[in-house]
Amino acid sequence: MLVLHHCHESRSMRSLWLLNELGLDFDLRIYPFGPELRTPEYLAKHPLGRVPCLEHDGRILFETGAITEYLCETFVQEAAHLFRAPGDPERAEWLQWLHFAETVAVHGASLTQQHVVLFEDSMRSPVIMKLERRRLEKALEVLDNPLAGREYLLKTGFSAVDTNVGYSVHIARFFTPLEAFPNLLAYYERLASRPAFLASLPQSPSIYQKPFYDLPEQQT
Ligand SMILES: N[C@@H](CCC(=O)N[C@@H](CS)C(=O)NCC(=O)O)C(=O)O
Repeated sequence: MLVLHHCHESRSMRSLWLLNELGLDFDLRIYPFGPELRTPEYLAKHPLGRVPCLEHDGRILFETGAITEYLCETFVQEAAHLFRAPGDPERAEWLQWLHFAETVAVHGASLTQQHVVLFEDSMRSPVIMKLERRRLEKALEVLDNPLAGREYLLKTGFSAVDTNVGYSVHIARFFTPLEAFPNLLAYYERLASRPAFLASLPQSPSIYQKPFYDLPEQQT
């Protein structure tokens, strides 16, 4: 039995998208951000009260990168096209992009905190907003280059790393226009048309209530 603990458009969207790509049966438990993630029952599953958290046959696992590897290694048949196992010529690249997804996501998370979670202007720091947007853009440049002439990050096609990186790009586009990165924009549009991606989007409004969060006026 598989159970995924999830908040809409959070990093657990990666695991949800991957489970949808795998075509597995699973139970989805959806939480709003807030106290429901801090109950003793949930903290016993994830010690920081964060998502994602995956339960499988009595085992509890957190961290999206680990969940991605675990699902690919456990559901070998379903993941045949999504995994690059040790020994595969694309193994090193697969691992690199899987974990680079977090390098991108930390800037998206920081910008989410500044623009969305800290709702009073007095709580926000224009300096951090500007710095984090620049750092996000530098990380997106790193993705744009290898995507020239490629549909997905790996030459042989779509893999589980695209669900991890794709989520980070999905969040990045709330804070920087992807038009500056033409290969990345085409990649995101390709990913966003996949049925498994669409099935991992919220049915109800998420924490992102605007399509774009620009820098405060005086900082642009
Ligand atoms: N590196 C972790 C990050 C997990 C994480 O920080 N999740 C955030 C959502 S994106 C969360 O659960 N935040 C809720 C909270 O801190 O209350 C992963 O990739 O799984």
